[in-house]
Parts: sequence; structure tokens; C-alpha cells
Amino acid sequence: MSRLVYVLNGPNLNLLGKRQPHIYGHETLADVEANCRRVASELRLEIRCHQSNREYGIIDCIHEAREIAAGIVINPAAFTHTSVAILDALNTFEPPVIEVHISNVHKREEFRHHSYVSLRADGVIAGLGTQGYQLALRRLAHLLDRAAAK
Ligand code: DHK
Repeated sequence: MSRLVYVLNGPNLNLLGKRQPHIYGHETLADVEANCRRVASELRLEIRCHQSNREYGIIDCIHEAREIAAGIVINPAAFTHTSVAILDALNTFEPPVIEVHISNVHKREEFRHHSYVSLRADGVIAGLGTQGYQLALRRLAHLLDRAAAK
């Protein structure tokens, strides 16, 4: 059984560490991905990380994941609140999906309170900083272990 997980990041997250650090913290995307790789190897997961500032970049990755992946961790960033297309793409993907937000979107502007992606996500993590990605991977590993034990 595949233990490949896609870790997808949406627009502006390439600027992590430089962008509004009081909201998104000081770690760069490279730091976040390195931490994900470390946790993934501990959990015996294989991961592929991808960031795109373009909606179609995220959608193409979801389509690629459809063929081969056992789970997706996704921070769609601003597309969370706007993208029916990303929701539709995730609805073509059967294995578990965990939605991650670095900040607590519910404590922020009202337009950030609604997520199209949450209509599909099996779990949502918000406001736990960049640690949210690692916790999402732990949850996916747990779900995969549980499925394999059945
Ligand atoms: C990241 C963004 O870029 C925002 O557009 C979202 C999300 C929140 C985050 O907290 O990771 O509203």
C-alpha cells in the first residue's frame, strides 16, 4: 500500500519567513518542508512537497496525486476562501485530505472564516503555526496504519 503523501502549499507561502512574520512566523518554506521530511521519515511516509502561486498549479498536483498518493496535506492559502476549482479537484481524490492553516483563520478577517476546502477535508488544523503540517502528517500516518491493520 502506498505511503506517499503530497504536501501542497498555495499562493504567497513561498514568502514564508519574510511575509508578515507576526502572523506566519519566521520559518521559511524550506524549513517547513525539511521538518516535514524529518517527521515523514520517522512515520515511514514518503512525501512530495509542492508550492504554487497559481490555482492550476495546485489543481495539477492534486490530479497527479490522484494516481499515486495515499493522502494530501494542503494549505491552499488564499485559495481556501475562493476556489471551487480546488474543492472540485480534491473531490476527485479519495484518500484522506488534511487542511492546514498556519494562522487561526477564525480569529482574523471574516472573509477568512469560510473555507471551500473544508467541505472536502477530513480534518482541519488552524492556528498551530507551522507545526500544523507535522501534526497533519502524524494524523495521515495514523489513518494509513489503521487502514493497513484492517
Ligand atoms: C495563509 C494565507 O496565505 C491566507 O490567505 C489564509 C493561511 C490563511 C494560513 O494561515 O496559513 O487566509
